[in-house]
Amino acid sequence: MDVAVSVAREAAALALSSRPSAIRDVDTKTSKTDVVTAADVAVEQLVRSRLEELRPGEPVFGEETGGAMAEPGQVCWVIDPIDGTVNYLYGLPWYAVSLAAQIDGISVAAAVLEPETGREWTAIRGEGSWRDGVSLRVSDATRLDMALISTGFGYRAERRERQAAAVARLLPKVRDIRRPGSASLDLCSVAAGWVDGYVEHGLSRWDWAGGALIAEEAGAEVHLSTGPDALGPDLTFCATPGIADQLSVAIKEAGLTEEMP
Ligand code: LIP
Repeated sequence: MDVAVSVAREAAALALSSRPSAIRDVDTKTSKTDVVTAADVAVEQLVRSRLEELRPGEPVFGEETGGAMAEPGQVCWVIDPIDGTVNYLYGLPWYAVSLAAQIDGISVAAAVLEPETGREWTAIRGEGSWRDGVSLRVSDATRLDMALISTGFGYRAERRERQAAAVARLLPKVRDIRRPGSASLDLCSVAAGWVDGYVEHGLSRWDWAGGALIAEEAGAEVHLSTGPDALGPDLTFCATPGIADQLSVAIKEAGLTEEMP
């Protein structure tokens, strides 16, 4: 975790300082709204070079330049250089550098750092999770109809239409929905009790690798699309235990656990 924090701190500083120029150098990926700025690329390159110095030979898997996964039992670093890129592009301060160490696909240490606020979310498997060094605990919600749930959507219009229709069916069953725009911070928000649950269809490993561990170590029930207990293809599920069963039933009824194009 110490390596993750020190590298993520440098990355967060670069993301913040390079924003004025980076947002003038924007490309797109899977659709015209799936943007990648020069900062996304530069931050990932910085993380890769620092990890090569600090942890030579350990593979890095990143959003912008991919990479090989590790050998069995070997540490693999998973980086989302700027999670919440659209927020970053617009100047919305809800974005983060997410860096996690995984072994056999399971996160064992994590750092999710917010460049704009300086907030640092960290976790070590089996030891807990923290915001700026203070222990995190999920909310004590027990009723789904009084629960605040966050979610997100993909970048392709046909997939967004399906996702939005499913979320619209979920909305009457909960207190309210939030769509903040950064998966890693949405997962950290469950850990902090700022929301009671988070479900999103279509995330990548780098989106959840850090935040899922932080939430799990704060007492959340987490089901990942890569896990044996996945609730649906491509679905990331995270909730305080008091509403987890109710929410898992509701998202199935809403169609969020289905395969979507
Ligand atoms: C984003 C996620 C967010 C999701 C967006 C996007 P990015 O990651 O953090 O939860 O709804 O569609 O995938 O692209 O900013 O790294």
